[in-house]
Amino acid sequence: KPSTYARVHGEVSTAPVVWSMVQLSGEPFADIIYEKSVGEGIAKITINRPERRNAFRPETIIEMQHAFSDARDDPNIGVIILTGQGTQAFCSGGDQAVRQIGGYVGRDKVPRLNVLDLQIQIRRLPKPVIAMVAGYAVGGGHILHMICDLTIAADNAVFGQTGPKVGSFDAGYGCSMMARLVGQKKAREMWFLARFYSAQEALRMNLVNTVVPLDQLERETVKWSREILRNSPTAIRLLKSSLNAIEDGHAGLQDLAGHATMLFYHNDEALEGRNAYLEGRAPDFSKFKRLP
Ligand code: S0N
Repeated sequence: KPSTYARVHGEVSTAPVVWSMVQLSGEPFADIIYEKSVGEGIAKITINRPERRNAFRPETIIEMQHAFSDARDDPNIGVIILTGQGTQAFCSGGDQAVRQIGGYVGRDKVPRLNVLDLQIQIRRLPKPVIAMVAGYAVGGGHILHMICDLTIAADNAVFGQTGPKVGSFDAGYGCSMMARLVGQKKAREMWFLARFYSAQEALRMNLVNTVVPLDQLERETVKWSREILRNSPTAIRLLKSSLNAIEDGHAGLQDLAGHATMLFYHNDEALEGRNAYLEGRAPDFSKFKRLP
């Protein structure tokens, strides 16, 4: 007889997802593919520049910001997968062909480092973001996977920083996040030597959550997504924010506090204050218990 736990929670489905392409208002996406699963709460954002090993240019980042913003606002979406097109690269970082004095230059000729804004957007997004990594996750692409909440790596994945080889560095999350994940000595090794590491090495270094055969990558990532989707979205929202708050100082507390306010706004005590104001009377908070 199956245990009660097994009966209640059962196996997570590994059936393939049916993806539906999403197009938002404005120009069609050129550098990414944005999809949502049919009948499930998974969104997938794919950097679609395989001929450049999925390097990002300013326009790529702007498109990713639109897609992440849509996934954040969509109440049916509970997990977002970030990946790269093809099997050769998750992302090879900033497109060095458009890097000029002052940053990466897009069609508007303005130099930008807008990947930094995207990093913060992923960090603060109140839903888990999973990096699904096949091939190279290097340079700014390595930092993007580190920012994600979880990383599922294919056995052909390769991780590393290249900045000191190409005259760049990310001294923000690129350093602080890495030191938290792999420790100070290893982080210094990764940055100073700019070596590449295999998926298995990355697993041993706590850089990724699991390594699977390349042909199982999406299946496993979807399985993890479905497992998350069975759990309480509010618990997960608060947990992500709280795990961030440990490290994010005022910004982390502000985010966590925002979730507390959101929860309070579901409460009769909060409504009593609003109702009293609108009815022109003194609020009566006496019925609300002062719990220990
Ligand atoms: C990924 C690598 C190791 C793959 O090697 P492989 O498989 O031998 O392929 P290649 O033949 O080298 O590449 C295939 C084609 O793709 C182009 N390409 C690859 N990566 C890039 C890239 N990043 N930019 C532009 N083009 C790229 C190749 O040129 C080739 O094209 P064709 O076929 O036309 O010859 C290997 O490709 C590699 O090492 N790539 C470069 C990795 C790299 O150095 N990335 C940049 C690192 N820096 C950042 O990402 C900075 C991030 C950032 O924005 C930032 C953030 C905070 C603060 C500062 C910065 C900052 O930029 O300064």
